[in-house]
Amino acid sequence: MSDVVTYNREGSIGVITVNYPPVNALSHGVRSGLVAALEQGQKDADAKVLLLVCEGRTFIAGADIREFGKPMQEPGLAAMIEQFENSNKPIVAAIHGTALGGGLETALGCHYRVAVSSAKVGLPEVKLGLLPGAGGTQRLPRLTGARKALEMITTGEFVNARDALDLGIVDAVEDGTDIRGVGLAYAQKIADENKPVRRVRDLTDRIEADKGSDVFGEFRANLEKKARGLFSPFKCVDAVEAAFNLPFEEGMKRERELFTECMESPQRAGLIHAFFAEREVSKVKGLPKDTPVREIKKVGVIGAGTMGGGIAMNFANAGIPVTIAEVKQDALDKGLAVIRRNYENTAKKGRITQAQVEERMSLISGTLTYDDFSDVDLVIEAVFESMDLKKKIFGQLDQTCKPGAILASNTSTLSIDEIAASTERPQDVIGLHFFSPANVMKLLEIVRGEKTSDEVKATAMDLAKRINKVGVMVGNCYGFVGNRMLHKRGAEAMALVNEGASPQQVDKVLTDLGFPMGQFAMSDLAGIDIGYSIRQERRKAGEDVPATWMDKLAEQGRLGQKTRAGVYKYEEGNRKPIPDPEVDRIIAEFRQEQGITPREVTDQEILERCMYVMVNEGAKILEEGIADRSLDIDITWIYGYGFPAYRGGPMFWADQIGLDVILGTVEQFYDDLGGEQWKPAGLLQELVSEGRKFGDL
Ligand code: T1G
Repeated sequence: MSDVVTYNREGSIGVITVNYPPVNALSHGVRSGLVAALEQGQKDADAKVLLLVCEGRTFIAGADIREFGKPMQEPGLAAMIEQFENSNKPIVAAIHGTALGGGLETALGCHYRVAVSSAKVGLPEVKLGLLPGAGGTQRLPRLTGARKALEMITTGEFVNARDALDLGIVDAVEDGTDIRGVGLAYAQKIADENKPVRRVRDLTDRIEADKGSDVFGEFRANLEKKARGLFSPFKCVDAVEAAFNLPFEEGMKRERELFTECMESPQRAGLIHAFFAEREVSKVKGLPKDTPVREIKKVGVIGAGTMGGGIAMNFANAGIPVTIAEVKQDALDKGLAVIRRNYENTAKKGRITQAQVEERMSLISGTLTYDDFSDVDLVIEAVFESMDLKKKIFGQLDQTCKPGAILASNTSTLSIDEIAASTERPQDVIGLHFFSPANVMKLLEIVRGEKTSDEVKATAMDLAKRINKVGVMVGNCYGFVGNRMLHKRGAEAMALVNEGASPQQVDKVLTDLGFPMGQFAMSDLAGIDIGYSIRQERRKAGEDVPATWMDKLAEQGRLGQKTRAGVYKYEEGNRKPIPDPEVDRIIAEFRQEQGITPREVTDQEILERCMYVMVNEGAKILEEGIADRSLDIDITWIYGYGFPAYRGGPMFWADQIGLDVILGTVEQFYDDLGGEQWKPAGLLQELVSEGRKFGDL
């Protein structure tokens, strides 16, 4: 008997218990233990019915993802489940928490399933670049029919217990939290009623009903739009379709073939890297896990503009009262009206109820004075990027806010240390950099100052989770991690157009890589004036910032979507970017003024110049200690800028290309183009010389 799976009998029920924290994942030890416990239950003549139940927070949450990429050790999961299904006595699975992936597949290999009402079930393998590879694509449709099985398997979404009951995935739902008691009672019922062994694989009525249905073509067509560039969702459809075209055993074989294709895809590697990286980022180097966390019961936000309003919504959504301060009543009223409109729109889409709109609005109040911040636990400043103004505000907050209140800035580029120096409490000052739209984008860059205390850092990381953000701890420098790399990409993109590329050609290379938006479409969304004022500020500070055709757009009032003309033009009420011949003329005029003869620019050069400059900057960010690990940079880009998770993030993607290839190209660009941005990062050279990857750091 293994120490993670035990067998004992209670009356006429043979109980198989899994106890493998944190989520009872189906590691080799658990699989072997389950096979041994099943054998014991089969031999136990006094056990009429067997019960499979788990200790801890949840039923089995899936295969052990940490084993992926390593040689599979027997017993394989599908074979183990087949042994459960072939049992000569009924087996009941008792589900609590989340029965996911191989966990749900194991339950489907049992003969009856009972769940507590708080439980959820799902087959989220597609989110890892996979498909259910232990019979899920063959057994689930036998219970739910084609459409629901396709929906669950191609989205990976969880289904709550009541819906699972309606779909026939579970046979009973009980209130309460004592899953062992619920399981024993249900198993006893099966025993008392002499219920037979009921194998899901033998259920055929849902298969007959949907045979030949065109639902598969419908899902493939939808996925062409929704799952652009992804590999495994299409394989999910193929696998489920096999359940309707092939006998069970052959369907299982087909599923195995398709699963193997997904397992070998680079997208699986990227998505699993992203899965673990998202969890790793919350473990901050040098910050003890048990660092005390301050209670955040009331929050203040300064600025009711786009960012301030979006930031405030995050707290209202989490049930935390928030007060927004503005300087003028009309600005405050406008900001509050925008927030209400955002909630109303979400309610119109059915994502929240009207009652929730009112509940959240009741948590948001407005003020024209910082006096109302005297009892808040945290203030987030979200005014425009002027250091003088921020220093003035922080000086006032330092006077007004209670001792221990945390003072945060949403600045996207300015120095947290310089801001902190305008207060007597630098240990309580931190950067909380939200990404627009602040109530939607999941990334929260948490910028530690030199003097920020561990308690404030831990409180910020904890707060990120409470407001449903992915918090990444970063160091203090110009642009921190995300924008520092974005500015390098932006400068290369502009230069490529100066030299002969068109904006739409550059954008297409980036969207083909998997970004939701190209560089210039993003500039139009953010506002051309933002980049223009940053360039002008840096020129005023004496920096050598080359002239660019985008300056002309700003000077001619082409500011982007907000003026329905920027790099692209936009029709009324439509955000679709349309190439504009007027911009081609402006670019041609600029090239002439600069004496530039436009040249043919290849897509490959665009890809390398836009992306390798980011990787090189990321290496510099790592060697400067601005980011602790390459996975922090990967998560910043996946959740802050839509870098395709199936490529794992810029640093993981670079590792897969090969750092020697990256370095060789960076050195070539340094020779050809010069510029600090192409100076090869020392860390990149070091890793290549040692044959290591970013992921090894
Ligand atoms: N394997 C290994 N470790 C896992 C794991 C898994 N499947 N799921 C979670 N963990 C770890 C996680 O890394 C973290 O570790 C801790 O558990 C808590 O997780 C053949 C092939 C279950 C909803 O995709 O969705 O089955 O950081 O922080 O927010 O068809 O974890 O504490 O060291 O996320 O409460 C399919 C993935 C696998 C489920 C809990 N299953 N997990 O969320 O906690 S593929 C999944 C989740 C498969 C078969 C195929 C969530 C959760 P640490 P957490 P949480």
